[in-house]
Amino acid sequence: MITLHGYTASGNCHKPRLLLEQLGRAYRWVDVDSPNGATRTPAFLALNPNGKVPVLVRGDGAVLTESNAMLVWLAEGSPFLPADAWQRAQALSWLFFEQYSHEPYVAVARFIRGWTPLDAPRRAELPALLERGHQALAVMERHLSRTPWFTGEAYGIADIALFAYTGVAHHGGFDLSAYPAIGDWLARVRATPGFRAMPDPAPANAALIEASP
Ligand SMILES: N[C@@H](CCC(=O)N[C@@H](CS)C(=O)NCC(=O)O)C(=O)O
Repeated sequence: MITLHGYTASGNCHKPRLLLEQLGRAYRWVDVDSPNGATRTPAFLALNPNGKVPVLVRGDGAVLTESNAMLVWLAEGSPFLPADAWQRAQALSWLFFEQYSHEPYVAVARFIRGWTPLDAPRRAELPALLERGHQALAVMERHLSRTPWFTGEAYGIADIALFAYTGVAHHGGFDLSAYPAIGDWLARVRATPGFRAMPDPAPANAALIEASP
């Protein structure tokens, strides 16, 4: 049995959870209140010295960190990971894009708006994060205007990785109305078998998002 340690409203944590749901695999979920320091305790740091969720623990106790590495491992041998070496590399290319060119802007803007006070100095970062996030969204829009899924004809782990924070990009202040291909793709992802939506942020975080300029 796999155990997933995660924060429910985190896109990174929802990625492996969504794939486990869609694979129909049993797993145990352990809630970790990462915004309130639960990833920095000695017990948690013994699990992941990098102090971040998600953390996947295999039945034999072996530990895997990094959400996109979990997607690759969990999807092995399933239709969610292309069998062809070139197509697999394309999937990895989108996973690296997500972590380097998308998540640091789209997810971090969401975090700042929903998880920091309205007068937090970090809010000064938002204009630059929005600019860089829109650059990533434009790359996705261009790709999705030519192909239904990130790795071609089939839904897979690249779609799951990029869906996680694009699906809640409005929390970060991103208006997706200028990206019709992304809008259609988000609807296709939500209609895939076994899809499970990420839980909403807690009321206090939702209120901060709502109140953010
Ligand atoms: N690259 C990592 C990022 C993980 C990450 O940023 N986790 C955040 C929650 S979304 C976290 O645990 N933050 C708490 C902390 O840094 O103390 C992944 O994809 O798994």
